[in-house]
Amino acid sequence: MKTTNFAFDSIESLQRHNFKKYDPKTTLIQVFSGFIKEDEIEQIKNILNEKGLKFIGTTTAGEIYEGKSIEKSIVVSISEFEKSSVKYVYFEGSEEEIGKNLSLEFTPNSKLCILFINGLELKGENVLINIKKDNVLITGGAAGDYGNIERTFIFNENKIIKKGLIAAIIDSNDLHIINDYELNWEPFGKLMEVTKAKDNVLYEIDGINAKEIYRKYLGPNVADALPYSATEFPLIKIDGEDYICRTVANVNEDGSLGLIGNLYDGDKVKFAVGNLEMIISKTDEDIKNAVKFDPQAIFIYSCAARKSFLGEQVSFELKPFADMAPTCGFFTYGEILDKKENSYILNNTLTFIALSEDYQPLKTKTYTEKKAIKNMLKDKCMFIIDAMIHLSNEYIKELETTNQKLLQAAITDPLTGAYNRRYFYEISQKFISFAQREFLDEYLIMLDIDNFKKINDTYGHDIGDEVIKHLVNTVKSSIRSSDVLARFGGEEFVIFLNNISRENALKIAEKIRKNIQNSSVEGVKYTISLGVAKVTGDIETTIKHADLALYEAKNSGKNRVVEYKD
Ligand code: GH3
Ligand code: MG
Ligand code: MG
Repeated sequence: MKTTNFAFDSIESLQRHNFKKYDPKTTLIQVFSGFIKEDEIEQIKNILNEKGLKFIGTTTAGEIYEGKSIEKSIVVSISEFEKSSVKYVYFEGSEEEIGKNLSLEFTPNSKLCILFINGLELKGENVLINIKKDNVLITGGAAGDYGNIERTFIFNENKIIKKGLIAAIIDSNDLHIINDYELNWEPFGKLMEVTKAKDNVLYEIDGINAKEIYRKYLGPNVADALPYSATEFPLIKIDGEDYICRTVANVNEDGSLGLIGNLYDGDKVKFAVGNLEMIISKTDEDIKNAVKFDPQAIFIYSCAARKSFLGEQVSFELKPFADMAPTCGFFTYGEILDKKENSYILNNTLTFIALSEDYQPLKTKTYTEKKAIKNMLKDKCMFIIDAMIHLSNEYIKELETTNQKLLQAAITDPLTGAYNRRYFYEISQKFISFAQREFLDEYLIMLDIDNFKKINDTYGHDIGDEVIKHLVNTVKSSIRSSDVLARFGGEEFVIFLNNISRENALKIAEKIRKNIQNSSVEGVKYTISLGVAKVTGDIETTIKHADLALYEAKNSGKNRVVEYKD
């Protein structure tokens, strides 16, 4: 494939340019327009139509041309394929309709779909959720209007679309694609949970009103400067390895926040902070690691908020791409992250695809001028911010470790490390409810060391303690990880056996008894007695049953397993 990019600084210069003839079936043409008024788009569309070009077009919040961020221009990117075919489509209507309609256009050979959308008129993520895509990689973004947030347009040679999507679908067996994204805003502070959200409106985090949670943790200056301050301090949804950034488009009267993209109840989020140093140097490094073959073209769909945050430095992160291949793209109002099942709308992120129809391992590793980046980093503010983030993250880490330890201490017995009685009651109630819903059988074993007073009297209390610890270790190695062992009293223990048959419960009890009988600790041999009872709906009754069985085991000679019978 061969990609040629053109940039025109006026509609007249576009008019004057003579394009050669292209076969629309094998040519991908993207038009990124910094002229955003409807009548300007009308002219551009007509000019390109007269010149015989078939394309997908979008208005922007800035254009990307050969690794530079440029403004108020028209970028025309033309990729001629040798081993791939191109289909152009557009749809208007509801999120669900247009998502489904696009899916119907994919063939088993479809590899790539570049998609532009009117994000101000449609909930972009709801469109993406309705796309069934199998093996098609979705990329692209939402049209922009230079930060006016009034009207965006997507268009082709025949039509301006005000509410819908436009796409180019590329079918191929030979197209190699790298798709990746760079965020590098840094999450900090504690992990929080979304407790109330509906589509792209965020109402509550950790049970606190969305605007108020900004006030609580980041202070009144940041909260009162929303939505603008969300560029510096967006929310990041932590989804496994993926960081999905959410910026704020508007603040509602009730303090809820309108987002670009969705959040859902239960999502885990952190505040993040933009740090120029991190963003630019990390992006630079990541790009070099991500691009594994010599690309023949690179398309970048980067965020308008990223551009406004990075300012002139935005070109630092675009240049490494242009060193590798013809590079163009635009600044969007939401860029697309492709995931296996669905795609999502990102914010603040740079997404890119690198394409080649002819796989060649990467030879040309080029390096941006690190020096220039370094100078920028001398900025005092950056220095301070970096330290503050570090401090806050370390502090949170320490708190989390302490909390974890406290929690552990609250539920375990210090001598043996087994769970304590309180935790046993808490967890068994949960197990019982679960088992009732799923119709599973559960059993309880209650066990007690035989003649333990004598062990204490003969060998001393310390050896007595060793025996108790030995008992716990032996039981632990005889039960499954889903079973719960708890110290009920002095040398009396309970074992809650989940999802188990009567036969297996009795087998486990007998196995524990034998294992104890056959071992010794510091030369001391001991035995245990066990009572086994089926778990009824209520834990107190079950304990009574197991205790009766244990009592019978003691009375009938000890060192044995007795099952409770009605
Ligand atoms: P039985 O076979 O009937 O159970 O007789 P036993 O001697 O084991 O009687 P019992 O269960 O009533 O004895 C419990 C003893 O366990 C009494 C108490 O001093 C001792 N004990 C309780 N907790 C600990 C502990 O943490 N360490 C030690 N070494 N002994 C403990
Ligand atoms: Mg005892
Ligand atoms: Mg006892």
